[in-house]
Amino acid sequence: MQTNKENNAGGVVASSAPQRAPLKETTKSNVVNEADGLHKDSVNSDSLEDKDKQKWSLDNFEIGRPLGKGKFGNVYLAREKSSKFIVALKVLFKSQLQKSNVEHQLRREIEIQAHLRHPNILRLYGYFHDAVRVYLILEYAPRGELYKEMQAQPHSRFDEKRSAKYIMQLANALKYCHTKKVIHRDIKPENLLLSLRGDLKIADFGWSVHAPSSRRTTLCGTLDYLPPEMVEGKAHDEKVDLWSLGVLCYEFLCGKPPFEAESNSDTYKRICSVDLRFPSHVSDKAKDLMVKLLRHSPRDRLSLDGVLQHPWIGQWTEDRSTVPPPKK
Ligand code: N15
Repeated sequence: MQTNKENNAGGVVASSAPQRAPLKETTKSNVVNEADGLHKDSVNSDSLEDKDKQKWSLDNFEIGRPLGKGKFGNVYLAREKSSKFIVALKVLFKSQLQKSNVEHQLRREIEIQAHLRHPNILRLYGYFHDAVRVYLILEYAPRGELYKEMQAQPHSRFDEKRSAKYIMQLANALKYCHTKKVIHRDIKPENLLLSLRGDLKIADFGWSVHAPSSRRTTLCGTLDYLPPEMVEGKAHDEKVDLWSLGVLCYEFLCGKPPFEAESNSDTYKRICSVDLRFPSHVSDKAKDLMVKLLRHSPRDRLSLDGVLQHPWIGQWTEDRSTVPPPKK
């Protein structure tokens, strides 16, 4: 789902170096287990992983149409031959990963993502590599990119009901990540995919990091989704994701991010002064939620539980995890 940028990369094992612990290699069994389709979070997948040491290779897959392009390679629709299980196969070129010096980051990102199991987080089923490329076996999201769906709406924005459903699903996914001490830091519409049922899937962990982090972030690309503490280069913690949730809520409802400006330096100023204005169509309850998330001071932001209990979420969603498809 990458748009560009080194953050999406991830890096990998140097081409000739043997893979080292603690990264577990993918085994056939853990994907076949998935493919059997018993359910998504099959209880046995972890134990089976260690039993069968047979590795995946490109021979196991039939490759279909490209789904997306990224700086380090492309994503293809693919089908595992024996199980017929459909996946998104991401192909990264080792030479490009090395040139950008992101092998270490990719290793770390794989390690983080392979352990996450949540209905609103895109699964990483496994990976393998050959002399030239690294392949990531990712969950296929049949309804594709959320931002395209957003652009296809009247006024390029979602109605309040749909926005509330997505914000609830994001809050649930982030709550799960935070219990694992993973902070995402890069939630934006381009990083979100849709399942067959129209549920949201966070698809990219390019900037994710184990909390707490004092690492200064290299700022490239848009600042639009970054909180004041990050654009100011300060230490940050999982509360950055609360800010992003507020930004995303605004973008879903208004069709553009709240602090958008002509130049990066103007966006910077608007973020740091929390220069927030709402179009007239936004409801009072929705405004109340965004105002409580978009607080300059991380400690003043509404918690994820606070989001899930907020009246605006309650108004539009019947249930904490599922919402029926839109009436048509
Ligand atoms: C560092 C590493 C462990 C991170 C792993 N995650 C990623 O690499 C993030 N990533 C996800 N990069 C690409 C994707 C991706 C997965 C891109 C597109 C899809 C995907 N699954 N399904 C799609 C998809 N489905 C589509 C349906 C219609 C049109 C386009 C579609 N793309």
